Amino acid sequence: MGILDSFRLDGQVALVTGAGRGIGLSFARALAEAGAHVVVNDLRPDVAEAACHTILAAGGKASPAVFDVTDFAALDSHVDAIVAAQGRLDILMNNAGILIRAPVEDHAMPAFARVIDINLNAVYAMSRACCRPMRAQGRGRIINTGSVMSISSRPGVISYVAAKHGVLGLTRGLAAELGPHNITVNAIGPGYILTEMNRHVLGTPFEQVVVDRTPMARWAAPEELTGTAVFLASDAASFVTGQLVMVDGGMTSNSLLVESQNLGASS
Ligand code: NAP
Ligand code: GCO
Repeated sequence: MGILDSFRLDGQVALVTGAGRGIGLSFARALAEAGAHVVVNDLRPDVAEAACHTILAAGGKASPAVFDVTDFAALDSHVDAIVAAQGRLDILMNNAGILIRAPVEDHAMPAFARVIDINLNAVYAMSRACCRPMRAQGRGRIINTGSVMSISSRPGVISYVAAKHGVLGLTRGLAAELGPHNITVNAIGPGYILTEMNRHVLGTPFEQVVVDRTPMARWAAPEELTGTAVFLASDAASFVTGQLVMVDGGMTSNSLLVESQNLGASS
């Protein structure tokens, strides 16, 4: 197989959670363009259907799977239904996530637990459900959506920071356990991407803080994550596992960027 062919996903089935919009929709469109049949999970039927329509209109293959990733007791049966309908399951992208901004004193347990349930517990539950068919097939790919908050922090997003650090732990732990079954487990660590999750930050001082802290000096579009997703899903990444691949414009690769940017390279 040539190197470019090894990036193709023809004949494979990928399940992307929270794929109705934002980063998940971009992942779904890219995996479909690479040849996979994409199962589009989302909470709302109309949103999942619209995402599938977009993929089909572009010549790809897609079908909806509407369920809540925190409906833990039902996940095995949802995955079984996907395998029954599509014949296999090769790729799981754990993408569904929420963010609640609140200082610790205002962030009570129900809200904290909800963020942990969707952003962390569901990543484990979905991985556990999907690695059954992957083990039986002798191959699989699990790709989690981390964050700069998987390895750093800021005030006001404590549950999100805890969950995304946990996603890195799950990525490494699952990679250790599933490697012998030829299942790789990796995470993508996006920087600041313009989606509904943070669109309201636009126009506030925080918008510029992100720019100042990012060597590429800008926010990114969801599509800028998709090359990494296709790579990690493909045979090109056959020996890559347990990794958090940062796609953050360099944000986590530097310190004191804001403080030193006016001093020049000789300071
Ligand atoms: P988004 O636009 O808010 O999309 C999130 C998607 O997840 C929505 O389609 C949502 O469905 C779905 N979802 C939420 N809860 C769900 C559940 N319980 N079951 C199934 N689907 C559920 O956010 P995004 O920015 O694309 O974020 C996607 C992922 O990237 C998240 O894990 C996020 O933490 C991560 N991330 C985002 C950024 C960023 O800067 N945007 C950076 C790093 C990491 P509904 O539409 O029905 O609500
Ligand atoms: C925030 C942002 C982040 C991003 C992303 C960064 O308020 O700090 O919304 O948490 O969503 O996860 O990688």
